[in-house]
Amino acid sequence: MNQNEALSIVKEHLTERRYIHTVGVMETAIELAKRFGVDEKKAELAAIFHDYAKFRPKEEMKRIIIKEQMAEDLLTYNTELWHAPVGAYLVEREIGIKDQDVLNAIKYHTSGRVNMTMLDKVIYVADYIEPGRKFPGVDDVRTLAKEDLDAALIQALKNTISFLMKQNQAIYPDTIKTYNDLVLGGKTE
Ligand code: DGI
Ligand code: FE
Ligand code: FE
Repeated sequence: MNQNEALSIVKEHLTERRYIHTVGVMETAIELAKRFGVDEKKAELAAIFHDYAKFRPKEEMKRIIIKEQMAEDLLTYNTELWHAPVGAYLVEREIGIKDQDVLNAIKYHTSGRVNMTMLDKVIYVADYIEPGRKFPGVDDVRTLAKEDLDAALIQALKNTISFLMKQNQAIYPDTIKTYNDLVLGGKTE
């Protein structure tokens, strides 16, 4: 599957706005992959499909999480978390992507995970800093991403955690674990 084929598949599943975001994530992920020595093709593929399940009905996502025995605590926390693991599951089944590295980068692109791979980090950061993003503090993360992928990732996680806390929202435990793991230099498990 080449880039255009992949993009035309994913376009059918997204709104125009989300498709533009996806192209931004793809371009940013390729750039980060080059900069940090990550497989560019894997970064491209994971980026193109990272939000594949974003617009699936919540009930369908919930059903898949239960049936496939995905992390149970997902259902307790923000429904925004669901499209990442469900997306990984669906792109394997519906698109036939088998590459576990790519599937994991999709699966963990919202929550993060302990021991993130370089590919996971590239996708997480690209999703956060793509040119269409306007979060407060995004420019700091863009600057950090020019030199230090971990520093960019930590800053993106901090911003997301603070944002959720300001809104009195719960924080998914894996997001906190990811943050701790990075701050402690991978010594949490
Ligand atoms: O799908 P996108 O909008 O491109 O971005 P995303 O997959 O990073 O996730 C969407 C949102 O999910 C993110 O901006 C904040 C929200 N969210 C809700 N609860 C949590 C959470 N994000 C993390 N990392 N952890 C949470 O507990
Ligand atoms: Fe997403
Ligand atoms: Fe996204």
